[in-house]
Amino acid sequence: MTVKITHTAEIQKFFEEAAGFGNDNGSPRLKRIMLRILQDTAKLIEDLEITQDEFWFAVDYINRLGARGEAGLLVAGLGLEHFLDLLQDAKDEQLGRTGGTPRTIEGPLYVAGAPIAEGEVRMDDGSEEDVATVMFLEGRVLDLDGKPISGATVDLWHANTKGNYSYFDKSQSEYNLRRRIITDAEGRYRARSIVPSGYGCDPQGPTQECLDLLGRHGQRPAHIHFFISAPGYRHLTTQINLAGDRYLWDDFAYATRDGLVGDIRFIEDAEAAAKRGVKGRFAELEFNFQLQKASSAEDEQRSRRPRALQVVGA
Ligand code: MBD
Ligand code: FE
Repeated sequence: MTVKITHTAEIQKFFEEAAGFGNDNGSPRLKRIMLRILQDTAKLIEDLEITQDEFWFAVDYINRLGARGEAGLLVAGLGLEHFLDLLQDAKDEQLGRTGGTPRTIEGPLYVAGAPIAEGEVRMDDGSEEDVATVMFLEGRVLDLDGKPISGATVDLWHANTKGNYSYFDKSQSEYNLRRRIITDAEGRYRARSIVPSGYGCDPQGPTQECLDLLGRHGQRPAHIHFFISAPGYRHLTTQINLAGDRYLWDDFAYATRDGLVGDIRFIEDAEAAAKRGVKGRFAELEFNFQLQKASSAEDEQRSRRPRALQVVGA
């Protein structure tokens, strides 16, 4: 027996009251959003005949998700963060704001305030020297005509050989594998780092618990995150996802896109290694970024998403 009451005037009035429409205080924007959440949730409960047990399981799940700080991980895994990119792409298309390096999701693991270097930097603290493959990453930041942008900020972060990120993984040193590089006169950035491994959700965490029930894995391919910014240009949030990774096109967070695959080359050549000042097998990865012009001051900034260590001016 299906009973439907959500559409009735009585219930609609009740949710309007709960969303604050009966008072003149608070935020009109939030009231509007909240009313919609209540109406749509009620309709969902009704249409799918959500049981009491299912409802209270979900409430407890939200508590556990928040307690573990995994809300940002779940929205990535459910494709909602990628959806925001697709929506912005569609808006840009309509406004003719096309061209340049594609955007892709930031993910939940950025930390503000990484050390700043001019042109060139080493990103790893050497702690994985015996297990990691050294990676030489370099490229240029260009405008849509291919002209170099000097003084651009390349803010990049990636995982270690275990797929873990510093700050969230307290066993790593502060800002390990996180740097900001200011491009040189040719728009070039250079980093010596280590080849990252792909990330996997905590098998014991609430996000993986949900993915298990969806019959899905929680793995990402090896990747490197970037915020690229420069005065007069539109902020770019993107990633390089590494070719050859088994999860390259099976990313649980749907971040891999055409134009964002990095052709990492592994080199076994003693002479080339010596020239680079390293021993044994190493990797090279070249990747250029192209930025659109900004059409407002706001355009130059990354989103105001709350992040770890929100540092003033960083
Ligand atoms: C990551 O490293 C990541 O990039 C995303 C999107 C989600 C979880 C971990
Ligand atoms: Fe990541």
